[in-house]
Formats: sequence, structure tokens, C-alpha cells
Amino acid sequence: MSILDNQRVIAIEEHYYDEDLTKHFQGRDGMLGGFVKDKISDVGVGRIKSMDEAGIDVQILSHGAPSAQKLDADTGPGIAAAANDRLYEICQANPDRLAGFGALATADPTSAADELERSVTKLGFKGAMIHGLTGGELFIDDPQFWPIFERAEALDVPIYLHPGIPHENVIDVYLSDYIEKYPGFLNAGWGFTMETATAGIRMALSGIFQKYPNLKIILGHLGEGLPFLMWRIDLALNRPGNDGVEFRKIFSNNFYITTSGFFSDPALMLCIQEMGADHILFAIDYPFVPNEPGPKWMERIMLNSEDKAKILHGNSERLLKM
Ligand code: GRE
Ligand code: ZN
Repeated sequence: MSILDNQRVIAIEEHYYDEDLTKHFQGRDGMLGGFVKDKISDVGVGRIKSMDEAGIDVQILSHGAPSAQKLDADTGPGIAAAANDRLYEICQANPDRLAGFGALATADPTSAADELERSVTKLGFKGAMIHGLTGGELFIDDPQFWPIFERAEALDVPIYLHPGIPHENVIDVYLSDYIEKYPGFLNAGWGFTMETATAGIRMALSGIFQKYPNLKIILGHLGEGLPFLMWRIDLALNRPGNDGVEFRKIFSNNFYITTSGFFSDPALMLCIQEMGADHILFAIDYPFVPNEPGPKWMERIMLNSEDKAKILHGNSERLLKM
């Protein structure tokens, strides 16, 4: 099936929309997926056909941003659980081709931890994806969310930190005057990156990896720039007057990154040089990014075949037990 010498190709940040969940997106969030509406809603024939044409064997499906992070603590858990049940059915229709990351209504952290467990043990999901600020306000390193990470460590599944749009105050000051002309400046063109890179650094600062040393966090988009910045972040956070944090060590041990929406040779090479090939996983970010160029890029990139195999399937087979 694959164009890469019949190697299995697993893509792990591939989105769909649940009609009931997207009803709850408002304002800027409501406009996020408009330009891919048809493709993102197709979880059947059209999607599998596109995978076949591109040489992608398996997609790990996750909801598009902002998923369940904007839901409230009262209604959110039920809405997320129902969406996860429907995702289970979607995967069951093509069990060899589709698997899932659960959606968690993080506004209720304890029930989100329970839903993570149900998603993994009852629905067979590979972990969960969290999209940005809970309620548009709170970063996920806040101690109230730690029960989710405690459960993830106990279940030995990763949590994928996917971008969401930044806090409204940040948008006002940093982005707003350009986003009418350049909506991408709010999302993948910068807003997403700055929000999710910040979330990643904050996780390291929070001390959560001391408490849960086997916690595994996935960042898309080649680590949201953090591999490039790792040296400098490490320097600054360990200058006199800082508490000191082994940022490089934490990022290299506890974080995994994916190629979602970022098919750049030099950027990937930098990631391999900074953190090795064992924590880099293939992803497209379909349908925000088309399927076809991804496997073609992996096919032609100047990289030894062992590392290619790790990125295309070996690392996800190990991390996601598939
Ligand atoms: C993405 O996953 O890359 C994405 C979204 C929503 C809007 C834009 C975008 O999930 O790039
Ligand atoms: Zn994405």
C-alpha cells in the first residue's frame, strides 16, 4: 500500500470534526475549520481513498481545535464522552486503517482522567489530545489538571498537546490588527505556535515530570519550535536567580514530536540532531495539510532507512502500542 518499500506509514495528528462537538465552538473558534469543512467531516470512503492514494496505512484520528477544551465543567464531560463513543464507531468501521485519540473535557479534571481511562481501556484509544487553554484561560500545567497526567502515566499512554488559539488578551496585543487580512497569523502562522510552545515550556517548569517521570507528552509541528530553541531555553532557565530546570533532559526524555504540517528537510534534521530519531513520529495534520506531500517527502528526504522506519511507524508502534 505504501510508496515507501511497503513500509507501514502511520500518521498520528489527523483530524475530524464531530458535528455535536463543533456546535459548541463560538466566535473565532467557530471559524477555524471552515476552509477544510468537507474533508474534515468525511471519516469514511473519501478519507480512506485519500490515504490509499498517498500511501498512508493508518491515521490516528483526533478532533480538530479547539475540541473539548472550551466546554464547561457541567455539560463538557457528557459531550466529550458521546463524541468519543462516536469516534469509536468511526474507527470500528475501518479498524485496520483508523485509530483514535480521545477528547477530554478538561474543565472537570477528575472526570477527564476517568474519561481518559475509559477511552483507553474500553474504546481502545491510544491516548488523548488536549487543544490549548481550558475555557480559553488556563494552561494545562495548572496543578488542578494533574490528575489527567497521573492517569496517563498509570495507563502508559501519551497526551498530545495540540494548539488552540491564544488567550484573548494575547490576541488583542500581539495579533489582532493583522488577523483579518491574515487569519493564519492567529493559528498555524504564529498564534498556535506561541501558545503551544508556551504550554510545553510551562509543563517542564511545573515540576510535573518529577512527580510523574514516565509521563509522555506529544507536540506536533516538529515540537512547536522548541527543538530549535532548546539550547537557549536551557541556558536562560539555569542562569543565577533561576530555580534551574533540566529543560533539555526533560524535553528529550518526556516529549515526543511529530512532523504534522511541517515537511521541511532542515527543520527535521535539526530536530534529529537535537533530540535523536526515537522521539519523532510521522504525522500530516490532515486535512489542514494535504496527505500526498507527506509520504513523498519522507521518501526523498536524505535520511538513513533505519531512522525513516522509526519515524514512519516504529516509534508510533512502540509509543502507541500498535
Ligand atoms: C490544525 O490542526 O492544524 C488546525 C486546526 C484548526 C484550524 C487550523 C489548523 O485544528 O491549522
Ligand atoms: Zn492539528
